[in-house]
Amino acid sequence: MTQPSSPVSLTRFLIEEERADHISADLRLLIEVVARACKTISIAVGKGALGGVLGDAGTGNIQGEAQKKLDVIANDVLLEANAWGGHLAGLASEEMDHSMPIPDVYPRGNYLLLFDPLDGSSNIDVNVSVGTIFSVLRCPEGVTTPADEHYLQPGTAQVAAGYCVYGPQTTLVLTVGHGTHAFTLDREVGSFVLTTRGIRIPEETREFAVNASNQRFWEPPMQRYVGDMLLGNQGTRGKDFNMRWIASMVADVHRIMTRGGIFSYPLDSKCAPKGGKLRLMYEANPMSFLVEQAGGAASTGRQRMMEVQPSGLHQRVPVFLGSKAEVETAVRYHAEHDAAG
Ligand code: AHM
Ligand code: MG
Repeated sequence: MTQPSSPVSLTRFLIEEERADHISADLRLLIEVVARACKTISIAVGKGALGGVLGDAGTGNIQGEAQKKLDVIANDVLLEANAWGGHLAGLASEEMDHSMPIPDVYPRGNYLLLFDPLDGSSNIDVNVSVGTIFSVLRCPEGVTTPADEHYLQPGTAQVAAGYCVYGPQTTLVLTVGHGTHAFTLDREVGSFVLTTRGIRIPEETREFAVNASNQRFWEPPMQRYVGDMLLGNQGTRGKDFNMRWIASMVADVHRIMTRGGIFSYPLDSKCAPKGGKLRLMYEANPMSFLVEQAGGAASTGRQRMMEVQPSGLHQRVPVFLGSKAEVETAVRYHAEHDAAG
């Protein structure tokens, strides 16, 4: 008798990944805990003004950015959820100056968790999609109290990465190195349900995402690259392009996961002294892992993102990611410019 096909919950999916030897029991617990925290954040985001969660917190973070109330709430939710389970050695967040070892009162595990608790903060108060991004690394052998330096591992060392987008639907997108999969929150049941197994990003695209107001500050190869896209079928690209910019990386990347495209936050003369706008460890690297596992590509414009050797917890980098052939084209523009001297 054929069994009726039933929805696959995140819990079941993770148990099956563990049985397939793709993840350890501790990593399964870690992902479950992060997913539970994302549900709590999703509820807070959804309440908006009714929950008194909109507006500024009146504080700033290490990046010199004003924190929103929801930045602080989401950070606290993730810290509290992950402190006591015994699966982590330490955590690091966009909202905290330094990493934090798990307090001595709890057992310490073998993993390090990095996150941007609420990405796209400028969109919170205007009711546009925001998200959470996370990356999981192994704690180096023999380290019991991890410090910032122990997190400085390239993206290729990640054992899991994901994001949760809080939009019309709440969707968790996850990789443990065996494809990229999407889970939609069933709000009535309160659990994430597998809705796309094995996301594939189309190789080619006609859609790009960039904050075009920075155009005059861009480097020459970026000026040329976007200039050629804007010329459309009258220029060397030979096809017309469309543009989208949500200003929430999570939402822009989720669109690319769904229908392809290229997302770019390039180097510009305003952010050049800092190395870029977006952060390597908890924005660019986890997104790059997810995108590569979905058949896409991710680069700084000059180097594969996941091969960048990090030098700081809050290090910033230029970002190009999405449809493989289009990212390769952007990289080619940079290579041609650099080769010409
Ligand atoms: P945040 O983590 O402080 O929210 O900043 C990151 C965000 C990304 O989500 C988004 O792609 C970018 O900053 C938008 O920047 P801009 O406002 O310059 O367009
Ligand atoms: Mg962010």
